[in-house]
Amino acid sequence: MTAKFRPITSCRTCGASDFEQYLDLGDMPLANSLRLPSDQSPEFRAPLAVLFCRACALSQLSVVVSAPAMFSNYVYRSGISQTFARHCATFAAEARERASLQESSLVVDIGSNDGTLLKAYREIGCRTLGVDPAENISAIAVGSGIETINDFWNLETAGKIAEQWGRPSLITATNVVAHVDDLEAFFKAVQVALADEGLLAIEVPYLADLVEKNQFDTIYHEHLSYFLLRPLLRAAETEGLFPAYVRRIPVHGGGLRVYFAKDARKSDTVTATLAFEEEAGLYDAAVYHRFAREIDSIRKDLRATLTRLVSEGRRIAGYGASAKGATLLNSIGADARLIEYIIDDTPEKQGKLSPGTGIPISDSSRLQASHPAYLLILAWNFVDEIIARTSEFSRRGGRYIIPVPSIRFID
Ligand code: DWN
Repeated sequence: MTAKFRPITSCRTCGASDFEQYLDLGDMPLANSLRLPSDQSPEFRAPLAVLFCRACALSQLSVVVSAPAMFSNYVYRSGISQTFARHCATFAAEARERASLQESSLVVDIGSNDGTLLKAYREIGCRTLGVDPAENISAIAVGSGIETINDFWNLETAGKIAEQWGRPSLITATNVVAHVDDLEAFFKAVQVALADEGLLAIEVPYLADLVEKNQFDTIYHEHLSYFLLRPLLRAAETEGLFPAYVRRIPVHGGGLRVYFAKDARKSDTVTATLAFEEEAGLYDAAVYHRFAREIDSIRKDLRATLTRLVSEGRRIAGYGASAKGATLLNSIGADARLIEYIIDDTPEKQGKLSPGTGIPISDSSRLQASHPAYLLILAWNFVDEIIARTSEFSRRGGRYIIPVPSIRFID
């Protein structure tokens, strides 16, 4: 599927054309477009720059890459991480109460990936249905008994569900809404499918965490929007979906979980979060320009440190061929001379090359055979899980490098 991109001309949530660019990472490859070593075709790149909408404070990429090119054949599997699977279980337990789910309640997950989240809802006795455009990953979900519609979320899919499965009591969308270009169509389709008393529960990366913890590597073409609660509510309320409850969540570096209902409700958690955003200056561009300056020095420090270690004869490998890892490595101009290889436990990623850097991705057996001095943790959001998996490396004296919020070492 050949990728294309188009520049945005108006804000995704308010329609204004009053942007201020605050971060430009240059032309970047697609973070999950892993290629085989034999693929000699030119690698697609597109500008990776972030704009601040002066009218509503939504941060968003300056270009939109065609969704089918990024999501129709996907290499990311939610279920690789036990940490994420545990997160899904706590989410399901909370949502069961909030949405008053019963044994027969239908839960639909948009962007259901390999079914990891829906398995948590099946565990608590709900009927489940996934919707995901990635044919290869949907097949994994279906193989584990999670019925999945292999398509994008749209009005047609929503209508089909309402007609053939009934209207769900809960619709979930974790790490999906930030990937959606047409938010109006997304929320309109939720309106069509969701039962009148039902809830939509979404999880999105939170821009407050991204800025506070220098998580610039979570900026890549799949993530079109970088949400604060205020612009997110603006998009949903326009389509008649109103916030019922919001909380911050720790997963993936920090995010927001927001429940929406079809009727307007007062919520102290919403009021408090909006007040926090105002007080933190998150509706002013200045905080993002400061963030961008901080990122420049982090990139320089990281490249200088890794280059020095290699010049001293120390070998460095990576762990977690993550999308964020692709942004990080490309933003410091890394290649296999700096990072020899990257370990990843995802079968679909092994034997391929990290986008833009050409660094080979291998299974964990290579780590046991090659004994690098350092492991750069590219999936720092799972650092505890990765350290637990690589205890032999650590026992042999290997050291870990964690790149953000600033470079640090763990023995
Ligand atoms: O929004 C998105 C997030 C949720 O997931 C997607 N657009 C893309 C993806 O981003 P990511 O690739 O940066 O996510 P992760 O979950 O931080 O990636 C972790 C990587 O590390 C995966 O490739 C799996 C790998 N891993 C591993 O090999 N062994 C992870 C763990 C915990 C492990 O034990």
